[in-house]
Amino acid sequence: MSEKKIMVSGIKPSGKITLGNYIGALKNWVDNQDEFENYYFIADLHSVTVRQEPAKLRKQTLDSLALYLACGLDPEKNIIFIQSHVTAHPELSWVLSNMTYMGELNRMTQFKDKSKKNEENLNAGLFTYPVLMAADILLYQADYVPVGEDQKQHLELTRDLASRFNNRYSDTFKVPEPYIPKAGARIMSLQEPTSKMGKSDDNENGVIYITDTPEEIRRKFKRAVTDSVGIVQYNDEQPGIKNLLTIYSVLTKRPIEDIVKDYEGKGYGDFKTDVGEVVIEALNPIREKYEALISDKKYLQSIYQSGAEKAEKIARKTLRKVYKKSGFVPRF
Ligand code: ATP
Ligand code: LTN
Repeated sequence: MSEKKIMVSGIKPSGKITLGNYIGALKNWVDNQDEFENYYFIADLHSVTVRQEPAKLRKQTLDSLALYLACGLDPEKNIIFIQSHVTAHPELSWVLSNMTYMGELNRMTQFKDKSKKNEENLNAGLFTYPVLMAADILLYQADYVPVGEDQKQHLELTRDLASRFNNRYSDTFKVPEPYIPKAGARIMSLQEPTSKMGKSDDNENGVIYITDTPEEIRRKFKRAVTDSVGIVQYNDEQPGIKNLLTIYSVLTKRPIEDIVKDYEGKGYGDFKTDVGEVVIEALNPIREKYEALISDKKYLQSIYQSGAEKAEKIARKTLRKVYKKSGFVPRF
């Protein structure tokens, strides 16, 4: 048995992967891949809470897989799979949904935000989404869940559900902890620096996608919304500049104070251009690897097939216990 602590996380293929996803989640998966036993999946079942075009969803799912690999996730060190290939996820979700209170789900800020944006499609999946997320995590007995700040509330629910099940029946699930980066846990839109950079945002100029070309990145940073203060400094009154400093610092591993010093007496123009260049330098090699990988469908298939096979074994083991404790008669 492996002594390593277990990490589990996923990203929805509901659009192209963003710089926010990279800094808040993916980069930390890659940075920690040697230290933990890792399960990383593409959360396609979560994507359909918002209406998707089937052909686009299929493409975005493979794109996400190629991007996981291009960012440096090593299939030898991580179990990488597509969520819908492991049917234990929705099965456990059903059991857990019978232990989740409507009030708990009603409090979820992501549900409140998303329902405002999807008034014409307020479906039950959008409401129960955090229960499926809990199942994703608990099936693998995760110790840590590397996510951005916006997922903290879902993690709290996951912990509550794990303890509730353990108390009602007997010890079954490990109670997981969020693993949220100290810096960059909430990258903001370049156009609206008071709201999160999200892959489903309407204003694409505020969102950097990992596959953006250098020209696109340059253009978006040039247009990034700042303020009228005119001094590069890190504070809440200047959310645009604060966000750019965070991006610069996380990608170069330089402390914010040092960067601020470099721009003393200089205007925003130079600073915005330089942040753009830092981002290009970080993302360019990833885009190049992605382009090579995405044309190799056979290779991608071999990764997700073997990933699903390995994930399934672990997930089934947990689900079997849950069904047994719930009182379902085992088939074998
Ligand atoms: P959508 O806009 O469709 O909701 P999203 O990009 O916000 O998409 P996910 O695919 O669910 O959401 O996010 C995957 C991971 O990326 C999660 O761990 C989430 O916390 C993290 N993440 C998403 N956006 C940001 C951001 N702006 N800053 C930091 N982390 C983020
Ligand atoms: N809910 C997450 C995506 C997600 C996830 C997970 C993250 C689905 N299942 C399990 C970590 C662990 C989101 O909206 N960002």
